[in-house]
Amino acid sequence: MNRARVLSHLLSRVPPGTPVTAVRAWLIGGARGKASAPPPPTALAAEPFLNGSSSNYVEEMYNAWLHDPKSVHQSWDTFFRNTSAGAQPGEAYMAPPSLAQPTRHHVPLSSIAPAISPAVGRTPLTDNVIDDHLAVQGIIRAYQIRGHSIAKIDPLGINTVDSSESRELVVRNYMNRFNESDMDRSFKLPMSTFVGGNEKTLPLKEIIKRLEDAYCRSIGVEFMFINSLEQCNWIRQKFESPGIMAMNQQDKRLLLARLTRSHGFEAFLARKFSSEKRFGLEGCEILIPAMKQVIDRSTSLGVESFVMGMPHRGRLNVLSNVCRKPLEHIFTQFAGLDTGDEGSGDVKYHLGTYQERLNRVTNKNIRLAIVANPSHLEAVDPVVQGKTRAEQFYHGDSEGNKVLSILLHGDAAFSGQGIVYETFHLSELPEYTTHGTIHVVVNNQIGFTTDPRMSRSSPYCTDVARVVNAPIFHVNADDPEAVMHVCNVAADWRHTFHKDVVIDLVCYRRNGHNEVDEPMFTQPLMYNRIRKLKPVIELYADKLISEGVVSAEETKEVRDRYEKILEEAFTAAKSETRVFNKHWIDSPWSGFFEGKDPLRATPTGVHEDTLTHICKRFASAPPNASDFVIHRGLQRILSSRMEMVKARTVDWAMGEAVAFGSLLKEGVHVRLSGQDVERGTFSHRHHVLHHQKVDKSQYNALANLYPDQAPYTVCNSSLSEYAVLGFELGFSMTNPNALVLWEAQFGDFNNTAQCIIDQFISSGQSKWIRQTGLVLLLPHGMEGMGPEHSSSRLERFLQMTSDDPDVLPAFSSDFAIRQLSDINWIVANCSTPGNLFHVLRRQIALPFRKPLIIMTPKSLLRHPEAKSSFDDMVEGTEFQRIIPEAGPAAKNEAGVKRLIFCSGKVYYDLAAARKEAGIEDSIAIARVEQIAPFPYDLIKQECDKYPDAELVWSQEEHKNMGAWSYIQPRIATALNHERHIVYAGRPVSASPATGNKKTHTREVKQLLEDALAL
Ligand SMILES: Cc1ncc(C[n+]2csc(CCOP(=O)(O)OP(=O)(O)O)c2C)c(N)n1
Ligand SMILES: [Mg+2]
Repeated sequence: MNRARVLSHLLSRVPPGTPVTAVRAWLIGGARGKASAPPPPTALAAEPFLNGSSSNYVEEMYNAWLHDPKSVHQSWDTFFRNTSAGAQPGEAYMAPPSLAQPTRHHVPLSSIAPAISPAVGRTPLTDNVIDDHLAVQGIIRAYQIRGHSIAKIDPLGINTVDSSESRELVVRNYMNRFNESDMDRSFKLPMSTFVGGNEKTLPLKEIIKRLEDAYCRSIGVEFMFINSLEQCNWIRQKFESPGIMAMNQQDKRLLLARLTRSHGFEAFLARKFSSEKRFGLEGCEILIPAMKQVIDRSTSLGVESFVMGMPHRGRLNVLSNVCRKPLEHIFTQFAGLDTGDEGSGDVKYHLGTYQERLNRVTNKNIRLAIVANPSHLEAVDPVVQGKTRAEQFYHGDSEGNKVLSILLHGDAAFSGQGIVYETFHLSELPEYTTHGTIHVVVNNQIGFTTDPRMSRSSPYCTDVARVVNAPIFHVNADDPEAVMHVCNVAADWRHTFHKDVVIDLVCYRRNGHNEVDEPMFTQPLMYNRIRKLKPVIELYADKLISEGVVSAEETKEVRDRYEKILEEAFTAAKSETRVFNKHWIDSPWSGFFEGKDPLRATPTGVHEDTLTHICKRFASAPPNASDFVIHRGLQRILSSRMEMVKARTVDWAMGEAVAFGSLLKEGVHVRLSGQDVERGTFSHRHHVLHHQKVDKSQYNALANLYPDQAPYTVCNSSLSEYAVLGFELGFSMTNPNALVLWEAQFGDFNNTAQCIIDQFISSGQSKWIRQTGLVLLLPHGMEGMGPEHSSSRLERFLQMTSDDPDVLPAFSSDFAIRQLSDINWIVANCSTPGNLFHVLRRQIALPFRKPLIIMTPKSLLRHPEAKSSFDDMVEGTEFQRIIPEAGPAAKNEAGVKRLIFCSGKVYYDLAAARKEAGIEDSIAIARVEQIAPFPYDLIKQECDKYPDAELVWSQEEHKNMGAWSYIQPRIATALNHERHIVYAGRPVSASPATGNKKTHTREVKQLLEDALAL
């Protein structure tokens, strides 16, 4: 109730004759409590308006009230009670409760009086008291929401300007109510704060001091945007509770020792390899103790395995001091030695590692992996998440209690790279979540040479994390104890809520971007300031010495001891003559390669009973669930599947399903992920049936084939290619006995994941000797759907293939598998479901793992001829790298005038046109099903069969696209340049396909004419 209403109430109650000015003066002038002793009950006369006739009137009332409180109006009752309780002059009056219904925002005093009266103690309940309390609540809330904006989180003092403007932003006008004398007044603390500890009330001065300590010192906490009261309260408690940041002496000493190593490592490298790039950590040495603290704390909470991704900055230090990678291995990377094993290798600050070691603090064994990455900042994020998820999956760690991912970021990359956002959006999806990632940003307030004001539009580099309601802890990296507190809270948060959290280490970069860069060119003022700063190790050592926690001698001893370790390792490294890529592998597959013939694959054909069983299940509704209502359209699809089983044939969807099902039967986990894969973009797959009457009631036939089968995962992904493909790659790195597939909605979209394709899939084995059997399913084909739904850019995959077009490999009995072993990836364009079945199964049958890129069809999904018999899949059958001509031309070898090679769907068009033209015996058509590695042996065989035939390559794609430029030199090599092949197809083009249907039809006609014209 506002003061005006009180005034009118009182005026209406004041007897006639009372001077109105006196009453108004009492109300307004006496609104502020004065710090004096409460008046005795008899001091009624001290009320300024109690004079003349009014005082007589009041006295009468008072006497009546003393006799019977109910005999006077409630307002006088309250007035006298408050006065008796010691209210100040002018504060005893309280308006009577209104008889009217309160408006929506109007809370009657009486309704909240019981809640606040104990807190104000003897203070009477006036609107002012309530307004003051509300203002205090506002202040508390303002600190919680905006305290971070005036926290002293920047060691350079560039951004955290503690100006009155920023301060005003925090407390806004709440403080305007109070003056100096109010600072000692006590206020009841609302439920929304923990600053009181066990105290229910605190003087305003103390409330503000504690809020300043919690929110405006070295830590800036951003969390009030989180849509969970429980989570907000949890965080408030972790930062507001009195004494919560206190650290014991033992922990302080450990922290100092860790900082000593972090600092010492960089200083040692700077001394020994002064002209080498190492992307040192100077200015953020706290990163090492921070990561160790996160690991210690998480280990004590049950985590056994840590999967980490990080950029260049401080990587060598992390490898050594966090993962305990042998120092000798790191030093030899500087020595310019030859490699002693396979692989082309990578620069030292991109390499991965895998270490198992004892965590000394918790005495538990832990596993630590840093995933190798390219220079492309943040690209490793989804890969780490996929690997983490897979580890959790295969360890049955369904809540992420045992495996934790930690992602490190630079400030510029974190805000600049879109993959960060895409990865955050995977964090809560059921089949992609890692149950919370701990993000650590090395926020040195610069990116290469660019200032934050030029590199991002958001206030903080961490704002992207807000989209998933992750709390963000900004912390001054020069306050090591504050950093440790934040690390503990982050680890506890992740353990409690299984959600992402961000630690923003606000620091600086003491040197240039790398050690040979001059930062003064571009940031002169910043670097003048940096030069005046003492390294954090000195600041912290001085602090602990002054606190008496350590002596100066002890700090020197710790330093010298580590220096000795470094020197010894340096000497040992000098005697090394080679570096080994295998020392840097991030995902060792212990046991997978052991005892295997490296050039022998197991057969891919399966028993007919298996085919029948899987296909029948795939064609059926859920068994024993007659009430499961299936969509009529799907019932038709199931019936037609059953018809195919009877006819012992499969279409595309069944060929794929039986490949998956037979692997599941053999204990191989299958995971298919991508946009809308459960149904299939082209509505052909339908792996998940939805009950038409019951929400979320689903049936997945392939997950229910056999009681002891491996799990089957099929999951619609977020609308991302970059992150999801990266994720699946990471997933595939954990367990070689799993078939992991990513399907693009249309193959065209694979280029938004180009970085994963180029930097990881195509080159990963060579750079990091890390294998993957990941399969990319890329719908591809010119079907008049326009420029953007036609081409998976087959030419790019082929161009990046590592087989030499000019070298004919020696033909031998193991030719095919040797080629597969040597190449970087396999590119296939199958024309039959039977061949798809085999090529998918071959991924697991191989004694090694290779990525497989498959151009998959669209119209062939329903093409009546694109079917395979069980005969093509039973035991004894295998993948056909090329499908030779088998029709009339094959029986007329000498009479064949033309041999057309092609790949994929165009075969059916060519075959139909040939039939229509009645030239089936004079033109042979051979399908190249595995384009890379190039089946030199079979191509040669096929050409030799038709010695007089003209050789033609026919493709749907434009001449500068598709397989032509890959095929042409290789056919020449296969035939020793004695025969030549000509091109029949669309001319060159800038766009992959026309957007005009008529042009498309004309082009197809022309293509067929060119290919078949004799
Ligand atoms: C995707 C990508 N673009 C550009 C670069 C080139 N580059 C290397 S480091 C760097 C600056 C990174 O700044 P920041 O993320 O703040 O990390 P810092 O080096 O400051 O630790 C840039 C632009 C890169 N590595 N990756
Ligand atoms: Mg930076």
